[in-house]
This record gives sequence, structure tokens and C-alpha cells, in this order.
Amino acid sequence: SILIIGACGQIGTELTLALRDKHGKENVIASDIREGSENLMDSGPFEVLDATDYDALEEIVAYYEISEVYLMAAMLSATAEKFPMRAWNLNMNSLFNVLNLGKEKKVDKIFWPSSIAVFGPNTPKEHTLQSTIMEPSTVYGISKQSGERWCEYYHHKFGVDVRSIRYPGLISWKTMPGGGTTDYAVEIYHKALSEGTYTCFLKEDTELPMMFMDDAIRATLQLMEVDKENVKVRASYNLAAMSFTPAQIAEQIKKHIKDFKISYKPDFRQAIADSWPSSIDDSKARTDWGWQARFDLENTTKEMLENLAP
Ligand code: VAH
Repeated sequence: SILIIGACGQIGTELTLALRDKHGKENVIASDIREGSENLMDSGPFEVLDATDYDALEEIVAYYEISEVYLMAAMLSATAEKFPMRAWNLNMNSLFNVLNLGKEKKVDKIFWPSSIAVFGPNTPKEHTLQSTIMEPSTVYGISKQSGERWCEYYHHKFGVDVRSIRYPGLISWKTMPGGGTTDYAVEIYHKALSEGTYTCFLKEDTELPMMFMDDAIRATLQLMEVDKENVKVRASYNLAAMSFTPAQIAEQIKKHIKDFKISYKPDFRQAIADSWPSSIDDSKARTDWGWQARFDLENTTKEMLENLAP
């Protein structure tokens, strides 16, 4: 069966629902550091699990006969800047625990999320390549860059079948995002509906790579289904769908909520955003496993406002 670590997070929640749809709810074990929302708990097996506790993880893997692990627990970019050592320990020790399960042949397949945060201030910002300069300047980005190197090492050295995607900022309505720099692109829809205004913590022209959650989930399941030999990148695949600025997302919202007002009050997260690319080249994912995004800013906005509308 399948184990999701960090099942209550922004991606973990939707990954759990999608995997339960696909494999049957009894075959997908959800776990997180604390009890989750009831719909996650009721819809199948749930375990409280600290992803940095190898023995506890090993016990769950043995008890439920887990063959596949999705490690979705991490401290994201903005929070990680406030607690660097806690972020490093969580992001890295959880990864080592899961990779070692793979090395010990206790699980067959692993998914681990990376991020466009692996790129840094001197990475070429437009259509950023799969393999290019990456000197991340955030704790989170450093942990993701190191994690990619370890995934590649465990694959080549020990044959671990670990697969990874560099997610852009993700936009979803089923859960609130968890302390990232791209969270503005989710908050803005909630505020547009509840207050008709939004004060954005990034400057209006901050262009960032983004993706609607449905695309991200579909890409994740697609990559995990691909035959081993077609997974040519064992660090992490670039993935793209759209890029936009706060001003552009505000314009889209105004098409539905005509008197929506946005104002700008950049904070510490501006420096994080400025260190990231504005657009991503995902041609490797397209070539190796047929990736193709479906949601652009227009239909993402429609989906978000329709599903969040009171
Ligand atoms: C963050 N949502 O903002 C995450 C993601 C590319 C952004 O890694 O930290």
C-alpha cells in the first residue's frame, strides 16, 4: 500500500484524496505530525507520525506493508527563514529516513517534492533550464538543492527508485497553503471574495512560475506511473504551467469581481521571490514522460472563485 507523509499539507491533502480515488482508500495511509481534518481522517487510515522518527516510520511501513512513499512534509520558504535549523532538520532528516527505507529495500518507490526554490539570484530568470546555475539563497532552497543531490546519489549508488518534481507556486482551494512565498496567489482569492480587497506582500511586477493544484497532482501521479527507464532525471524535474505577477492575477479577478481592489505592502518575502526564476523550461518533463499543463491563469481564476464562493 501507499503512505503519504505530510498528508495534511497543501499538496498532501489533495494527493491523499487523488491516490485514494485511484487505489482505494484502504490502500492509502495518510500521516502527519498532528491529527488532520476530519474528511482526511474519515476517508481512510490515518497515523500520527513524526517524519524525522525513523523507528516510528519503519513500524508504520511494516505494519501496513507500504510499498510506495510520498514524502510531502517540509517547512516552506517563508517559515524556514524564521527557523533555519528546524527547517533543515525536518526537510533533510525526513528525506534521509525515506531514502534509507528505499536503500534497505523496505519500500519500492518514493516521491519527494523539490521546488523552483532550488534556483537562486544568479540563475538565468527566463525559461530557466533543467540543468543550470543554482545557488539558492534561502534555507528552504538550500534544503531542496541538497535533497536533489541525495536523491540522485541514492538512485545511482543504491538503485533507489526515487522520483521528484520542482513544483512552482501551487494554487488550490481545498486547503490553505503552508507558509510559502507564493501563498499570496491563494490568499488573494479568499480575500477578494470575503473583503473585496487584498494587500499583497509582494510587489505588483513580481513574476513567478505558478500552477493550479489539479495540474500538480496529475503530474505527480503521471511521473509515478512512468516506466523506470523513462525517468531520466533523478534529481528533480522542472515543471511549468504559467507565470504571472500580482497585478495580472488581480486583473483576472476583476473580470469576476469588478470592484476588487489590490494594494501592495512588500515584506521579507519579496527578497525570497526576487531570488527565484520568473519562468521555467519544462521540456525534459515533456520529452521524458509527456507532461502537458492544462490550467492557465484564466481558468485557474474561474475554478478558484467558483469553488471558494460562499
Ligand atoms: C513556497 N509554495 O513558497 C512554496 C514553493 C515555489 C514555491 O516552494 O515556499
